[in-house]
Amino acid sequence: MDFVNLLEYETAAKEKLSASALSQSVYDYYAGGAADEITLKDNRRSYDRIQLKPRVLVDVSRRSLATSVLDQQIALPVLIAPMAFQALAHSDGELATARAANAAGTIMIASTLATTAMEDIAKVFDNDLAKESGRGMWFQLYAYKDRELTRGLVERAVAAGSSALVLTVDAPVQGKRDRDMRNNFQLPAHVQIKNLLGKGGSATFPDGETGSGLAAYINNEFDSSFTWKDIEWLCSLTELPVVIKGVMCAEDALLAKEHGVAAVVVSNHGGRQLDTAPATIDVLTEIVDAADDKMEVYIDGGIRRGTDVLKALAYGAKAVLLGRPVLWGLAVDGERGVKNVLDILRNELDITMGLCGCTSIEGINSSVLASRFMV
Ligand code: FNR
Ligand code: LAC
Repeated sequence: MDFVNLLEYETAAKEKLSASALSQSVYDYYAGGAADEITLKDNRRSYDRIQLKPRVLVDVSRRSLATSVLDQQIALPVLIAPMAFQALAHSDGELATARAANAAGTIMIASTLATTAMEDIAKVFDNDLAKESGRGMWFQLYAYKDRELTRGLVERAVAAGSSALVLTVDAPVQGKRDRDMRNNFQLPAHVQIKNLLGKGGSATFPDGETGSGLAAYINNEFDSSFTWKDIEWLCSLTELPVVIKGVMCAEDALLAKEHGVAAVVVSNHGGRQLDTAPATIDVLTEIVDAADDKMEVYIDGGIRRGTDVLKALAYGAKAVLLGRPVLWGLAVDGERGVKNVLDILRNELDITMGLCGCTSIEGINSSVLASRFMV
């Protein structure tokens, strides 16, 4: 029998990846967070603490999970978070994830650090249904020190048909990840950062480093001097809506709004950057208030159950991004595993809506929260 929840996928993936020291280091890279992993754990704990309010005798015989992000129709309010190096989980890598996202009627955010070129991922969404819905791949950008390289990535994303640009802003330096340091985390020779291959950038980690090869890569390549002023430059490069991923306070949400950003993702990078940063759900309200309906607000970090999705929407998120469970599905069973992960979450959200008296995503608000949690 297939797994019945997302936690079982993690257990199975962990078992599978424990087969060798090399794959164990992949598991640690995927599962781990920064330093003591306090934020990583808090992302989950905070959802567990919030209580929902069951409602009875409401006609919930017809429920719809469909919604939109940036005017793109999606079948459920769950997008796939950008995650690097998916070929480490399965030989089909990002293509399997993209196919599963497309089959589920949602969007995959493809990482700059993907092990498949963005053009190949985008092709998966080149079909009538996705086009009619206006949805496609979104490209996640890391700003490189080499400005022309960064510009080139944006231009390629536009040409490939990306339907939004997601700039990740919470990694000017790499968080301290003890597991990766201990494991000397490296990419095997056949796994490369395909978006960078032959484009003048570095498609592999630097040679001869001990500790985390990824930390060395990021610290060599990413532009830690990038500021709000450069957001104006970025917006001038493209008509695509720009989304900023990694906003964790009202002050930065207000700046994002001033700079014409279309949406923000409330994210602490899955607890992988600044340890002891708050859980994302605990700062969502202040950011939704700051956005003041001028920007869409999404959230990620610790979403593992349909109840988590409903809680995030109740606090004002337009949609959520799903991270690690996608990698667990991919590691266990490729495209089928990712599709099943999305189907499980969809089914759990559907049940939760029925039990909270909700029939549409747009109808979800803080009244579904037990009274002491209402905002
Ligand atoms: C990430 N994340 C990430 N974010 C990003 O903007 N670009 C990237 O390349 C990556 N790479 C990446 C790799 C791995 C292995 C993980 C686990 C995460 C962060 C990701 O988009 C998201 O913010 C978190 O994973 C969400 O938290 P959960 O759902 O994993 O708890
Ligand atoms: C990570 C980087 C690649 O979290 O975003 O591993």
